[in-house]
Amino acid sequence: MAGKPILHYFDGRGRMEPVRWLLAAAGVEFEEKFLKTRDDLARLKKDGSLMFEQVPMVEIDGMKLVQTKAILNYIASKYDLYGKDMKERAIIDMYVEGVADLEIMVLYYPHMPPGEKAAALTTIKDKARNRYFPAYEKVLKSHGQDYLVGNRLSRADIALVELLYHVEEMDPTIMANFPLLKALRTRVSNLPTVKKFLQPGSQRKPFDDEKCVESTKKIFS
Ligand SMILES: N[C@@H](CCC(=O)N[C@@H](CS)C(=O)NCC(=O)O)C(=O)O
Repeated sequence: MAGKPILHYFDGRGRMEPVRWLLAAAGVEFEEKFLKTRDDLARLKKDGSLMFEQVPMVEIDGMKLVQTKAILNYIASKYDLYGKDMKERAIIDMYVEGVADLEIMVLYYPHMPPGEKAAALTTIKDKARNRYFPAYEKVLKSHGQDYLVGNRLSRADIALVELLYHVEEMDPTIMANFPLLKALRTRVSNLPTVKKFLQPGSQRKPFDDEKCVESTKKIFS
């Protein structure tokens, strides 16, 4: 039997957090090796583990996968969270990419220079409230089903619910006018695997705080 996937990244959300969410929702246990210093990153580069000299890197099924999207695509395919046919997969990709466009701004926000944060926060809230959340609310309203695609849990639901939690941390009122998104979040949060991941002490990472931001500087700059 293959061992647990091993995630190589720093001890914070960053680009790895969607991978943690997807594995956890799929009920897959994983290990993490946290980079702490530039030397840790240099070691991985030197031994050829990082194709583009970047993390996230995930050891899974005998591969050393880099590129976040490739990692997520593999996990979603393997654990049947990627639709039933090509058309569903295309729709899932479209929804996931929409989430990713906002999520990358959210995940990068704590790492921004202080002088740029206020404007970034305004943009994030505006895009959430007026572009992305209404789009997904409309999808759920259009078909009246429990999940975004095919009335079945997919990676799109998991990615969206992760985003909802993250944006709400930045603005607790942001979900006020999106009842169907709230219902989706409740439904997904109550799945036993996700419920477990949402408990304190899980491998879910908190908002990247000052300490985390400082530690990333020691690794990447
Ligand atoms: N397209 C890549 C980008 C990866 C990336 O930018 N990783 C950063 C850390 S979040 C990194 O390793 N930076 C070091 C470098 O580029 O030298 C992905 O999505 O995985």
